[in-house]
Amino acid sequence: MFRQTAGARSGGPLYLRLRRSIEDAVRSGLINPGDALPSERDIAATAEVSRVTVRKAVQHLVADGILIQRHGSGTFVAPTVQRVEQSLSSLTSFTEDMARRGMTLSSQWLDRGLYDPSNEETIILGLGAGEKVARIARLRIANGNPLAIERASLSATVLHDPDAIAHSLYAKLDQTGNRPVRAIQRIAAVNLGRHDAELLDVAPGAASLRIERTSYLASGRIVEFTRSIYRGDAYDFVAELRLQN
Ligand code: 16G
Repeated sequence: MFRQTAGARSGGPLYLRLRRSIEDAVRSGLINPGDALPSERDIAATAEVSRVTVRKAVQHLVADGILIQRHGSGTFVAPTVQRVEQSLSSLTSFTEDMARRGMTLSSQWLDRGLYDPSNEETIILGLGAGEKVARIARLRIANGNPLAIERASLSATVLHDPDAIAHSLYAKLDQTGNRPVRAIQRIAAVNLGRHDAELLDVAPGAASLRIERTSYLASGRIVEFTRSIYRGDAYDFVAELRLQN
């Protein structure tokens, strides 16, 4: 499969030529997104290069996000995801956003429970002495693709029982009359660390957006502080701007 093509054969270091051959195989559909790459030994044999050369070519392709490595299971062609256009003008939940697009939603729980708050949580949520914090952390998945990691903190007086959330945090807050009516969002570009990259099924160091949402009740009380990591290759955030008089 990775026998050097005429173009790829045309020069440069061996690992770069092999890299081009692998890229050609992905582009021409010889191997598809999500497919496992043949073993290092097999590629070395077919391409007639050393395993060191294969390793170097693969490392470059992983760094560029064309291949991904999963601990214990090997190297795969990076899956492609359908980009999602997300409005920045309305206060919606992940569940509502995905349902509106007809996408199938699921979540993988990473953590949920009541904890002693960190200093940051005490300050942001304005917690009183001895007040606990409810933390919920989830990998949000749409149409089978992991899109975002959300780590939310709420006062335990607002969310007493994080285990009672079925699917949607906002649906739960709605039921108890604590649905936020306003939020401030801060968006920053970050490169993914190894752990988050693995959860989102992308290469470590891949581009992503960190979004911090602080949500308010009508009374002005802060109800939620959520730090989310969105895949950079899956999201377009869109806002409508108007001329100010
Ligand atoms: C959105 C919010 C997040 C909120 C979640 C609730 C952003 C950046 N974040 O993902 O703050 O906690 O929705 O979703 O938009 P849920 O009701 O589906 O649990």
